Amino acid sequence: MKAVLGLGGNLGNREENMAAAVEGLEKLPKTRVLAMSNLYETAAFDVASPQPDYLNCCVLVETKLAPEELLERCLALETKLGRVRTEYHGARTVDIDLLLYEGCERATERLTVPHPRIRERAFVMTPLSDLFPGCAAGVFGFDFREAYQKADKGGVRLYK
Ligand code: PH2
Ligand code: MG
Ligand code: MG
Repeated sequence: MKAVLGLGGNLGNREENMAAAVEGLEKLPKTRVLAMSNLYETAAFDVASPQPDYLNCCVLVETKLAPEELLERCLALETKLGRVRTEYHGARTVDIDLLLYEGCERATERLTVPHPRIRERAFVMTPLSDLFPGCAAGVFGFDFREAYQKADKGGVRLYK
């Protein structure tokens, strides 16, 4: 199945951390990376107190891991890359969110797919639109065109 992950981080060497996260995804069992968006430098959004700017990107993978298993692996990778969870939406080295998973729509305590806040977040929709230029994410049945058109993209700059 195909899945899309959203990566972000604003502590340490952000570029190295993003690269290490993609490398870690490539090494997951039964998983390969198909495509990666551009990197964007983005103002911290929806945080309680000031934070450094983030780097954000999206990664398309092909995987035989089930959604929950993929999520668990991503959380383990975050920890391996130095993420320490303190407050809600606190600064972090790397955050890896499961945004979309082919054929999967669910809301459980553990996992909500599609990710419930994609359409509120220009820092997600901008890299997502690199992977899906028409803002309709084909096999995922996820259309974010209207949300993306309306979104304030002021805090999102192409980094690389
Ligand atoms: N992640 C959050 C909260 N706010 N802001 C930006 N710019 N980028 C993020 O990845 C991000 C955020 C919660 O995970
Ligand atoms: Mg997360
Ligand atoms: Mg997140």
